[in-house]
Amino acid sequence: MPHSNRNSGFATRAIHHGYDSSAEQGALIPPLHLTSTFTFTSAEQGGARFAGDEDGHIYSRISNPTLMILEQRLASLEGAESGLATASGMGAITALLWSLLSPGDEIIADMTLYGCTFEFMHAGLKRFGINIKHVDMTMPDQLAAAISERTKVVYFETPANPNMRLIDIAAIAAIARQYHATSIVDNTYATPALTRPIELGADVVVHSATKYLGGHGDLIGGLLAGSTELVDHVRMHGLKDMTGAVMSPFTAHLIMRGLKTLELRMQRHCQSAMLVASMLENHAAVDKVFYPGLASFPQQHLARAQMADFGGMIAFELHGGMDAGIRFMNSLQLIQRAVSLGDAETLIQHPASMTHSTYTAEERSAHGISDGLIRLSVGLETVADILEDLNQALHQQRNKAA
Ligand code: 3LM
Repeated sequence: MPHSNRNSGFATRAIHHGYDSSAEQGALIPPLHLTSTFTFTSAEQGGARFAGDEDGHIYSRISNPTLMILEQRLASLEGAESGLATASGMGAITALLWSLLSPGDEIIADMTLYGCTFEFMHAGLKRFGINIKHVDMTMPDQLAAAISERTKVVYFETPANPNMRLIDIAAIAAIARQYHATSIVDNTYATPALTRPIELGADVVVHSATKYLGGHGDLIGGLLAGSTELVDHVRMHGLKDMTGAVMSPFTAHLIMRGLKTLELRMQRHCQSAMLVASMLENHAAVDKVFYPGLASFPQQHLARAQMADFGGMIAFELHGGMDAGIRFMNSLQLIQRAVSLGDAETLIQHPASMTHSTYTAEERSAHGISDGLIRLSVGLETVADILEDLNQALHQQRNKAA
């Protein structure tokens, strides 16, 4: 029998859930089903599968046994009925939203979104007659005032990329539910190891699995989880016919390898990020630090209520703004200048000119993404080395500024 004990712990399910080695000649690790298509024993069987009268695989753009294990595993970790794997995080977001929205519908999103999600809504969905509204979801009353029967989707990230704003998932999901709008949480930053939005009332969770779930910077992938009815609809409509953004079985294998250490890695990411955030906050060259674990974080109360720990992502600004930030980034030696996040390597990037350059300067300022903001994804290196590299670069940048 596939392992599916819902009472097992998080790490146990991350390692075992959904796989039965006895069905695979005892192979400890699920085999890679590198096949595009699946044979039918008869023409009638093929017809029955297409008609939905018989279970079984047809074609790997629709389903694949290797992907199925990953999909069930993610669903288990998120506390959802079903999961769906896609070629990228954007593949998950686009397949989901194309499936849920029609011309004339409205989507209400938080102020701060990952740059390409923002661009998809404004340059993509808008062109097809879908109305996009932004409200500041850190204040649920703003959503309550803006939502109406036309609202089909309520969409947010928590913590938000890049400025770390937190959204009260239970409060926002409750308002969306009153209007029969689907609430979607991008859980990429927190991962199910720290926050489980569906258990708090959200309808769907989306992930860039490229980040912490894969965890090793060697793949691009996406996942989503929700009710079986919704996931089946996204699979058969958004993914199969609209985006075709299906995950490769090899990528699914790598993500399952990553998931086994998700809980362990998140513990280390959180521990190190807390030390790094505290160091930054106490450094004379640093103006502001945004990290949910700091006592100075404006939403500390929500962070403690909603997150098991505070994550590996930090945003901060130096005195001297963007110019100082760029000089500082260029002085780093161990820490790598790169977009993406959630890898073993500590990564640093400048949202205004990189991940969030899809916003215009005016949009960035209206949406709370300042030009001086720097984003740090704290990796798994020895934390003393991360701190030393940051300190030497801060020191140099202070000297240059003086
Ligand atoms: C980044 N982010 O550096 P993919 N949702 C969130 C994300 O952060 C991302 C996606 C979805 C970054 C990628 S920028 C060119 C590099 C919260 C990705 C999209 O399609 O797997 O990249 O996920 O912030």
